[in-house]
Amino acid sequence: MKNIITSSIAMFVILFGFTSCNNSSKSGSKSGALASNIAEKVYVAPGEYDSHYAFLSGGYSGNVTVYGLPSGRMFKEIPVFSQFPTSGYGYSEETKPMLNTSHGFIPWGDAHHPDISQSKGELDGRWVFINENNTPRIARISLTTFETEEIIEVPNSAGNHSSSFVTENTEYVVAGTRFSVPIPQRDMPIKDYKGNFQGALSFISVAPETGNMDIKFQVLMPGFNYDLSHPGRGKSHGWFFFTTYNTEEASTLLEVNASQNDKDFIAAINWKKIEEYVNNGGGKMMPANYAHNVYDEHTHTATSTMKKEVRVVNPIEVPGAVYFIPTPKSPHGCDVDPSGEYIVGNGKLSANLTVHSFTKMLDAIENKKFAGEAYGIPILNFEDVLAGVVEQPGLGPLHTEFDGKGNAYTTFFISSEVVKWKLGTWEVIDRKPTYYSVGHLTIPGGNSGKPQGKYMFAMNKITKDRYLPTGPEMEHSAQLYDISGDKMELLLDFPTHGEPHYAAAMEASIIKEQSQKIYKLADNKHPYAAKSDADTKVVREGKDVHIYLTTIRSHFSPDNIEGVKVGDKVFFHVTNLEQDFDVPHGFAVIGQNNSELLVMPGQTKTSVWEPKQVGVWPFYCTDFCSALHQEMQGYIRVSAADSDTSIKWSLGEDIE
Ligand code: RUQ
Ligand code: CUA
Repeated sequence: MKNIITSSIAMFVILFGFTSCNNSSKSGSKSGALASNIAEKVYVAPGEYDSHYAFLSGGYSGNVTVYGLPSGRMFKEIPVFSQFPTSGYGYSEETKPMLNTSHGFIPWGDAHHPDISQSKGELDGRWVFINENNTPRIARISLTTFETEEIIEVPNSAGNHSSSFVTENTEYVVAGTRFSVPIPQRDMPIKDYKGNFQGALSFISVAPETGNMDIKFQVLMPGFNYDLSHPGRGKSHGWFFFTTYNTEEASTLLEVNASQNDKDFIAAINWKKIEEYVNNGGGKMMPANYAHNVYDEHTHTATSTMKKEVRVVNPIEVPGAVYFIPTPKSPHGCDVDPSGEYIVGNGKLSANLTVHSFTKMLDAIENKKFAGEAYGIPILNFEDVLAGVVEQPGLGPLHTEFDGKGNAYTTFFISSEVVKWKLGTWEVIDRKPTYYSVGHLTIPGGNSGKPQGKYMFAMNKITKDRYLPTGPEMEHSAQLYDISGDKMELLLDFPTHGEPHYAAAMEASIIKEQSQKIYKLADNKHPYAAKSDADTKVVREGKDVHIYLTTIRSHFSPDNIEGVKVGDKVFFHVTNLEQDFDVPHGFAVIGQNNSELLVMPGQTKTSVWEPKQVGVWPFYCTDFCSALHQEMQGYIRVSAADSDTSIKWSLGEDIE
């Protein structure tokens, strides 16, 4: 046993230990990249627009960043799972409920795989979904406001990694657990993992008009690790595919113990069949506790509701719904080509890349050609389902995308390259180095039936010497390639933020046209909104003081406030009266221990301030909004707790 462990560790050192020095020479990396015809391909002249949007996950930043292609310019960071003082997200009273969970308020997240909503297998540009890996959640971001509108926690899940991918009409956004756990959670010895832990695969329905999410059912699978997933499409619409690893069901030293089996599985789930079963009353409701947080664009306020049960399905009670396809070896990415025929298992530890055939899978199922079963779930024969093998394409395959022209592009972490190969003939057509240690890659529309295959960008895990050094920590680097020709052409390096795990990208037109410019003040239903200067006031309710404050270039109303006392809780409800595009005002007050607010035109946001010291304290606008921005300030007088200063406020005159 000792020997197996030692030799396995040695193998890992060989496979993974060299990654950081691989390709670390820059020689050749710039050859061609500086040619002027290449520069023109990424040059977006001042005042012109990029042709594509890209939404990159931020990994441990918890957020999503928006980039333009081909320029690689970052346009916005959208706060999702992490507090964001730049806008006040997660700090303002209105947005704090977005970060509520069954574990309480969680100020951060690990955001992995964004996916754009689809209609009939094409990107429709309505929403981006993204998973939170650590405290399992799925978020929905509106692509009209570019704001997070909804977050649903996923119970029974742990390490929500094989997520969040949508079916071809956005019927479901799907979330699979990476770690198997006791379901329901309970106190038990870790060594009893095998046979007792389970993995929940969650199918979250998406309401067609509003996008609202609801967990329709969870399939409780054997206790493997479910790493990544993708929907079937076209002919395989109605199925979902998940890679598994640790089919050994080890609970310790997984780098060795979860690498014993020559093949793990891709789990093929016929969700249409399970949906039908559930619609006929199948499955059972199980007690649960999970947060559902929804932001209302009219009240500008989020609410958090705790949900108390979830429907779970035992897969062996739905015959014909779940199968295992043997796949070498500890596969990571699970990618389905635009036709829906080919399912690529990116076996991290395999010398070859395995591609399964959906048609052959159905055939094997129909003829009941099974190699055995695992926990009652039929295992198909590897050979029966095999479409083809890309022989020795590189080392450490992670993810594959498609260009819609019959080609696939796979990232190889260890050999630091993207390899282009042909579906059907399995021949390698081209390979290009990446700098360095590539994880994910994205082709706009690459996870849909209609890829928009002009660009591909690789997201690299290691940056090293690609940019001017910034101390020990460097931002990760992405690389943009032109894939319109036979050979990939490296166009551009650009830095990213956090650790991008996957990105969703699409042509700009739909999103650009629908992008919202302001919030209509007339539609503002915030209970503490002041929609004109006449509505402004200061109201004391016991120790709570509510200040109905407005902003317009270039003053606050009111700007002199008295009667607040030490020990009060002061609610600054700030309404921005502006109705012009891109005229936010900010709000900051001394000693504010949450964050400033950035309030968009027509919006109301609230910051709570608990003054600790007697004095006359200034507040001001944080966003340079006009030539008189520096004049946009006010004073709030804080009296002793036992004083009898009464509440008064004014603008443009002295408080008497
Ligand atoms: S996954 S490197 Cu990053 Cu979430 Cu494949
Ligand atoms: Cu308002 Cu600066």
